[in-house]
Amino acid sequence: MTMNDVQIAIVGAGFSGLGAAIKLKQNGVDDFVILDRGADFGGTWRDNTYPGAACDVPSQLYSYSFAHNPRWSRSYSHQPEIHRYINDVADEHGVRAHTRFGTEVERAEWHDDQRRWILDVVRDGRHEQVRAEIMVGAVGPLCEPNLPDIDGFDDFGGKIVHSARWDNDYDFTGKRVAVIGTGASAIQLVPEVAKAAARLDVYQRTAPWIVPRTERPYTPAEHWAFENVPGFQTAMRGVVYAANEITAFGLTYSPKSLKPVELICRANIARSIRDRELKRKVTPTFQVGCKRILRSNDWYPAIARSNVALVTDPIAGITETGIVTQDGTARDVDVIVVATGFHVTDSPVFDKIVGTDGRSLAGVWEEIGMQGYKGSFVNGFPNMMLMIGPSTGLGHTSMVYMIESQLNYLVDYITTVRAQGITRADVKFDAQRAYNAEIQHSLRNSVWVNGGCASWYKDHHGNITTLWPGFTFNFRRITKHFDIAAYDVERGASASATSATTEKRPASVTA
Ligand code: N01
Repeated sequence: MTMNDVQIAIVGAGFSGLGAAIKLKQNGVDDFVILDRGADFGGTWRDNTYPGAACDVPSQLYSYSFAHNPRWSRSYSHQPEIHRYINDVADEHGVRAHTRFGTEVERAEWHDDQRRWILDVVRDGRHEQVRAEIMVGAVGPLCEPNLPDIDGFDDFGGKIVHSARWDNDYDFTGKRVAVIGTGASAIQLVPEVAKAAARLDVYQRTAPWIVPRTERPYTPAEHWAFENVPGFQTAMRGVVYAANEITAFGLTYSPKSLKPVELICRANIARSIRDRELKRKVTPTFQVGCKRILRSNDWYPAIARSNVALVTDPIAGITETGIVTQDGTARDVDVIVVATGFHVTDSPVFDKIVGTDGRSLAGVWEEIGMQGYKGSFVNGFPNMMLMIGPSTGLGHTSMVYMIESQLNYLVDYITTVRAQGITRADVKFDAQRAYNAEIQHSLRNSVWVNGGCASWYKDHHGNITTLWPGFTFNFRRITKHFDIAAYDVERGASASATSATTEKRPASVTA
């Protein structure tokens, strides 16, 4: 078996893995490899190719601050354009040569005796190992599609497609289609599929709150300004950023102040739907913001179409020919579209990462909940930095902002360990625990805790462990420098810890 040695192994070539690679190069670190199971850069923006896939954050902000794109065609970009942007940025920064596509990481285990991560990878059917001093886990939280726990999927004789694994060769024209789910992905793909389908049944478990989408093409004058007026795009980013941060206040500290958003959503329903029964069905019963606030102009018109039915009776099961609801109605279809999201707090990826004492990330998080330190490090997993780790997700603005904050932390971490000859850095359990206690305290008045909804923002302990509470500039502030005092560090080849305050994780702890 081939063994490859590198200083840094980055797993994942999406926004965060690519960003990590670029920042390392810019800071004089060339000894790294990116491993990705796909065929090019883009991560979630490569994999989600369903019709209508687009970003619900304006592109000016949903892009790297160090790689402005004056050529965005519209205010909110669609998947092909974002995918192209990410690949262009990779080429402009010479990162492709560092990347091994078609490479699946099957397991990553920390070996304390070697002070190395050893990654078992499969590439073109061949098993190899990659040995790295530091591993950057950049697989993203939305990478493992979630199939709902509904009986009968195996019995269905037609086609099943998940929104994140779209089959672009399949022709929906004239087909009888069922879509399960009414989240961010479903509301984008349903209007497109409805245009082609003979009949479309949309199975809704929970109605989402939806604001209008203020999307428009950029004018030639704006394109000229993006290219030629210094600071114009930066200023636009600033305006979008500031406007979005206002929502952070309402979501985290004052859900009542989100009332105007609810009124906008209600007006959106009133304007789009005439049928009283349909209006009732699409009006959410939880507080706005408790689940992601969606943006669409064509969702309500789509479900009001004559060939579309919104089914709210719970699904009882799937048969050979279609879907049966609990009221006993059977609806036969040719294809079932599963738009039921991702394994976020229970990702199978967590089973594959093994830290000290042979414990997997899944095992540790099963016990203590999905927690880490500054969204980046997890006690018991030395020399591993996670991108978009616990408590970094957002419902109101661009994840690229959070990624770039973590990139600052990554660069300072790498610079520090290089300068100080550190061969092992493990975040202290007490630092991690205090950090998470603070996060949970900040969330106590939030709409995600009190808004009356069930959401994937919560882990199995019932804690919100996916979201960053409050303003994102606070995350930028706390990730500016690698705070070495929060870590147990060792230098050189010996196992002598320099920290006198090493604390072992107790057998059982809850956040
Ligand atoms: O997934 P979701 P998604 N029976 O988990 C329903 C990002 N994103 O792929 O609400 C019936 O949001 C579930 O119902 P309920 C964004 O971060 C971004 O749509 O749990 N229904 C829900 O309606 C987003 O948050 C963009 O009751 C079942 C749906 O499936 C994340 O991706 C675009 C069910 C799942 O919604 C995930 O979005 C698209 C069952 N057994 C996505 N199980 C941007 O524009 C689940 N559901 C940036």
